[in-house]
Amino acid sequence: MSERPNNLDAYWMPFTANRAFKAAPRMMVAAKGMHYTTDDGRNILDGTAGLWCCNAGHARPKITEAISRQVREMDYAPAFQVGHPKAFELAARLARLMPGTLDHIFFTNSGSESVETALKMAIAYHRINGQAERVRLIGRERGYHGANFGGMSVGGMPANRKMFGTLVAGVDHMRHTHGDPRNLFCRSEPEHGVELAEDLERLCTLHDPSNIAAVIVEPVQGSSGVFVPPRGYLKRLREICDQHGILLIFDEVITGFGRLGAPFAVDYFGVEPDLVTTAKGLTNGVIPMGAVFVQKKIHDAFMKGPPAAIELFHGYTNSANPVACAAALGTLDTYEEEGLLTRGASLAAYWADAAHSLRDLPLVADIRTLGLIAGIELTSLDGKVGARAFDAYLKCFAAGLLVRTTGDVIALSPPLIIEKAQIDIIFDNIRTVLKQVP
Ligand code: PXG
Repeated sequence: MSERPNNLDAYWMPFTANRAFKAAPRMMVAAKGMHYTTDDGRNILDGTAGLWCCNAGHARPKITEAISRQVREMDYAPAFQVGHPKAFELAARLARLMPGTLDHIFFTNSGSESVETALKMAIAYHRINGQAERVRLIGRERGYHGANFGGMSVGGMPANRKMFGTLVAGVDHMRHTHGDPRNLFCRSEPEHGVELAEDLERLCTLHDPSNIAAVIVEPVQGSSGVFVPPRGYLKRLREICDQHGILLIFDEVITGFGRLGAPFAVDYFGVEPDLVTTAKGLTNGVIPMGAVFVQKKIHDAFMKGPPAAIELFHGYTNSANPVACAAALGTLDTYEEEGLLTRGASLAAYWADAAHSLRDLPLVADIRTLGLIAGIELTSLDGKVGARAFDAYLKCFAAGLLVRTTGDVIALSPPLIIEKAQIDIIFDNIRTVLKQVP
């Protein structure tokens, strides 16, 4: 087992209270199946699939073998003006996996880059279609679309935005869909709130639809606290976008690859957007990689100029990196062989029962579930939003369970290989902890 390094200073950790962490570090040194091992030799049950990404669990042989084979065979190939077979194979497989005609794939290295790519494609698409004035982008309050400037701008989490100036110009936000007390303790889609989709009409009236390029939403909002869309909401957004010639982007960085019990939210909700952004579960989190799924009509619109011309001036040194492609192919093999992309559907009722069994606890203000996601919202301590949930996080970790918190919401998203007995362990642990936090 590796030693804890003596000096923790140099590494500036992302989205972390660095000084608090370094005063009392939590170090993972190994992972297998549903568990991590810490440097003091404890087993930690993974209640979050890493960061919503290790959907097949840890140290899966098909993935590790595919990666090591590929590193030996060819470690890197230039991404521009040169190809390699696995990039084409992976794109074709992903296109088959996604329903409808979202059948062209652009590779990136993260969810944030997938979002930037989709936003750029949307604006460029309208321009080549003779509608260069369509440049405005619409996001949603409480949305999370990554940490780069485009994604941060269409995102709607105040803490992620407030330190970074004026952000990208020309962005506006729809209202979020959370807060109707009739929707509390909802299993699957809330019954109330479909009319909130009409907020897009308000923005169309304000800006005029002829100026709007795209609307981006997470089908289920993850990072900001697990908010499931009201029944019919996404379908209505699609209708409004169609009516006004606006592109609809689903950010499936969290919902993609089986999280909802269907391969994608596109399948689950039966709504087909124009672009879909993914990352995380694409490679089981093992190697950084993202993918943007593009409707055929959008792709084809770019292919009309002279054949020798570069159609889209966009891409990354590691777009379709061969090792990442191998990891993704090994991941898709694992998902397919074990039926993981739909396994969540058979566990969703058990999962929801277990989560909602915490409802009687006095600190629990709301519980929201869908597929293999749960958000357990706690009442906040006076003037200290987030403190109670983080205390629960630390106590869970000490008790051998990894959870995530955002504000005072405990968010759960286990690997899709989870067994019922492990679901019981997760919620038994949380019950015990929630009786201990002040
Ligand atoms: N879009 C969505 C919907 C996401 O959830 C990103 C884009 C950005 O992906 P990258 O790969 O650039 O991080 C995300 C990322 C959490 C948590 O605990 C969620 C994310 C990342 C880290 C933590 O909720 N989502």
